[in-house]
Amino acid sequence: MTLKNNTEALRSGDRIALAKTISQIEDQTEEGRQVLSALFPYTGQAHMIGITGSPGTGKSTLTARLAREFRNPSVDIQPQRVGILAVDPTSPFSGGAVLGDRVRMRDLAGDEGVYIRSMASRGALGGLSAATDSVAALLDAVGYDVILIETVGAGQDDVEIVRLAHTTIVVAAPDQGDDIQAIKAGILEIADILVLNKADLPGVDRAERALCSALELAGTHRTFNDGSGHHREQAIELHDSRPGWRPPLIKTIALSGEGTVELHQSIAAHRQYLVDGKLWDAKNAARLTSMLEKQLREHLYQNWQNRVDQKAYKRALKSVLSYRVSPYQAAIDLLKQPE
Ligand SMILES: Nc1nc2c(ncn2[C@@H]2O[C@H](COP(=O)(O)OP(=O)(O)OP(=O)(O)O)[C@@H](O)[C@H]2O)c(=O)[nH]1
Ligand SMILES: [Mg+2]
Repeated sequence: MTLKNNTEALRSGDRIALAKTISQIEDQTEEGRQVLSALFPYTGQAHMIGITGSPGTGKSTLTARLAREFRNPSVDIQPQRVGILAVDPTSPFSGGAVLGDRVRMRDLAGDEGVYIRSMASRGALGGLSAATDSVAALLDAVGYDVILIETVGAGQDDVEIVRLAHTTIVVAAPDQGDDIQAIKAGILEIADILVLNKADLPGVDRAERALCSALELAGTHRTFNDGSGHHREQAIELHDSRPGWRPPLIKTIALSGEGTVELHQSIAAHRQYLVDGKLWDAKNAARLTSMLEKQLREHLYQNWQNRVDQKAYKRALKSVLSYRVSPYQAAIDLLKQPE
């Protein structure tokens, strides 16, 4: 298929073409890049929503509920087309979690207005892979209005989801035990909306009190001093750029759907808040800037790798390993090598 035919098929909702292109993006093929480039002008429309939290808090169940709410809104608004990306933190080969998620989402499967895809998170540091950005952009370009991105909250991912999403939802549950402490300690700073799911379980009142007091604190103390490094600071910066928004705490029972309407309304309110305060465009600009920088870094390194003399590289490495030349100097020398 020519590039033009392919992009036309994608824009007209061809799901087979979509699945194929997503695989090409994941495999970083040239075709994938070309399609993304051709469709780039159509991006920047979708509401990207990150759903993060500890394992087992009910993110997938909640995501499926939310998708249904966007498809059949209880309030009088147009149904929206929903893309779901479940970022699986486990190795692409284990597959267990992915399968579980698929089963939970199966009753959405017959709906043409919903597209579900599981992705491996392959970032070198365990973060979201660059492919997550790209696949989200593709879904945006082919007309999904809302993109729900589920990730397991685990350090690096949290920061990256804040960068990718317009709205970040952090999901906690009363049966998390010590994890409520973890949420209080850091992840709270990234939440635009905090969800306490499994509100049917014992201990919900205690968990609610703990989260409420943590939210109060987060509202007054934006400084972050637990020494967890500069990634945290990035997240805080983003957090700090949202004056006038107080993250609400919403109790849900994803199993029965209780609280989903409130959550949906809260997401709409956050979107309005972003648009009114010009933060929507600012978020998009920040994401695109970081994408461009990532690409530049990747290409520069790739170019250098392609042309470096392997013998010279080995020599340089050897002199570093024997403490004769510093890595700082060796890098400069290698970059100076004639082409
Ligand atoms: N009691 C109760 N159980 C729930 C609720 N929501 C989800 N669960 C159950 O909690 C378990 C985990 O739900 P998932 O939706 O897979 O949670 P998850 O956060 O996506 O899990 P991972 O993706 O593996 O991190 C499942 O057995 C769900 O049926 C709820 O509101 N109440
Ligand atoms: Mg899940």
